[in-house]
Amino acid sequence: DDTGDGETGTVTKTRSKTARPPLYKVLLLNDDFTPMEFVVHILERFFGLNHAQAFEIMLTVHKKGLAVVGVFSHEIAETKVTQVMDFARQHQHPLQCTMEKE
Ligand code: TYC
Repeated sequence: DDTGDGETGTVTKTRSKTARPPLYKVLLLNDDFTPMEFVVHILERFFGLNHAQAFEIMLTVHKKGLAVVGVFSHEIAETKVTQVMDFARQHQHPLQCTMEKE
């Protein structure tokens, strides 16, 4: 299944398996200053969680230091991180949000 283009000698390998795009975990980090209600609001607003789910994840971050709040394509994960960081900065909270390849 190696094909030449009959022109430039370029050889292209065809693949039988479909590659899935890599996924990225969006992580929320604990700090001592950001109010709990503000974190809950962020989780509801930007991650579509209901109040109970948002409160639960906020408490996990508070107790364990960090938690995965969602898994997304690179572009969507980057957008979420930017939205959270911008909103936290606007409200002068030191909340940190980051992403890592799954
Ligand atoms: N630790 C913060 C407090 O006690 C609450 C908090 C939770 C902050 C989650 C950040 O990502 C966070 N007010």
